[in-house]
Amino acid sequence: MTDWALFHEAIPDAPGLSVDLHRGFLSDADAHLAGLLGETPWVQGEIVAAGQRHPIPRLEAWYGDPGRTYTYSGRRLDPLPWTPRLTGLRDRCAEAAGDPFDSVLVNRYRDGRDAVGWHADDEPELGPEPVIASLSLGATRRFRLRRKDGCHDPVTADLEHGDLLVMRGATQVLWQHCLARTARPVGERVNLTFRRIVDRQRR
Ligand SMILES: O=C(O)CCC(=O)C(=O)O
Repeated sequence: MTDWALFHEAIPDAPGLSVDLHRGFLSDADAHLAGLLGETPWVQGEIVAAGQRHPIPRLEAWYGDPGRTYTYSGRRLDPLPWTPRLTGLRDRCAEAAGDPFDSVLVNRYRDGRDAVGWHADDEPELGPEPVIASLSLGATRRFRLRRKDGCHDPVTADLEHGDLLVMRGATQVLWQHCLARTARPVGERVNLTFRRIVDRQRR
């Protein structure tokens, strides 16, 4: 048994929800957090709503194999080339998830006001039932999942420094997730969601 399996924590059984949480997956999380904060060329994107431009409440960077362009909320992200650190983290997450990844969205939440609203990672280029591996570093933040049709109670997990959460199966089809804002004073958090672009014609 590998170390990460020892810390596996079950997420409650719910229809169409397939999520594994590996607590304390990353033993060298402190070094990776410091490295990512310093090395990443962070940008704050914007969305346009009702004709107005709004900065999104977090910083981000998109890395991937050549050509792995990702489009979401009307924004097009061209990939930065993999760094040695991200390649190493990608391979460890792929081994735990049992699936390969070719791209990663890196999010930086500067404090409790930074967040991600309700959404599903269901863009066509990710394919019908994508496997998403989400690695958390830094401050503990609350991750929520809710059924799109409201037929089940929401599910929450407090994601801690070094945790790996893997979503698979119909999770993106039937559920949405978010990273909630908090009024509590919290430090910085970095999250990496490893993905695989399976349909490059749909970009
Ligand atoms: O920061 C997190 O835990 C969630 C990030 C997320 O939902 C996303 O990148 O799609």
